[in-house]
Amino acid sequence: MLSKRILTIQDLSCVGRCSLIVALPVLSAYGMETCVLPTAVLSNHTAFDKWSCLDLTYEMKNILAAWQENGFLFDAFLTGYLGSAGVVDVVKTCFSDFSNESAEIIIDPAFGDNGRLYPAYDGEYVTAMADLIKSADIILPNLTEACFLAGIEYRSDTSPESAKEIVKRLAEYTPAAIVLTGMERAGEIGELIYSGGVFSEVWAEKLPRRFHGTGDLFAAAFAALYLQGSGLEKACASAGDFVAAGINATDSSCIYGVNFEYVLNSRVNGNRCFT
Ligand code: PXL
Repeated sequence: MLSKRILTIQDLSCVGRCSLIVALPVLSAYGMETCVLPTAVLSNHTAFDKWSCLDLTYEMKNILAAWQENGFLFDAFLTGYLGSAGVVDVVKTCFSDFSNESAEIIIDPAFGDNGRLYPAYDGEYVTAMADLIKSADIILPNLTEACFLAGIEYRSDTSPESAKEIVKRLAEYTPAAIVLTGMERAGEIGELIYSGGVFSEVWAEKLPRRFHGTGDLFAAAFAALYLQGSGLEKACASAGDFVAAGINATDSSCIYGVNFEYVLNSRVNGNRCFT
């Protein structure tokens, strides 16, 4: 059976479930041939007090040169935390040189939350990302990222209705379908989807606990589901359900991320793999 070959481009944070630690197993478990292009190696993600970071921009270029000689092409791309504006430029080249005909590009801007940029980022990174999303088919910003990309001031009390104005403004900068993630309304969490000039919404019960890395988990499950034929709404609903199942299975503190391994073993693989 032919499976789609996806390249996911994000950092490898060695502790704390996020980025490649999450994307690789989730995409694989959903049946995708998953290739990785690590953008940086971190001791752990940057919500912990201390971290080390090795930027891989230089090695990424070597990897792409070898891939070019081997003639590799990809059916889809999923990008997440990239680490620096320099990496964003390399990713842009990667899209143009390694896309199969009709390759789908899914970009999670992954540079901030709660109105603030992650510690490694500044305005230069946002500008580079604003340029990168012009190449995307689908982008998955949260409200913080949408505001930064559209040049609008972030307000934590933005309602889904007023978020539509932000999304429309963002759509002036990219032809991509926009999936605004992590929106909230009374007791619910969901996505606001803008595609072909039309809005739709997906809502589910909001769980009381918040965890690090849920955006990355959502993006990986969403990408797999969408690329395998679910529409935007169905892919959002199933990916949200996947994240919620992980949260419900998690005992450890929020900074270590969601117990998605439980969900992979019990649901995606139907618990058949080790029996
Ligand atoms: O989950 C996003 C993410 C990915 N990678 C690193 C991060 C973060 C968010 O803080 O620090 C290194």
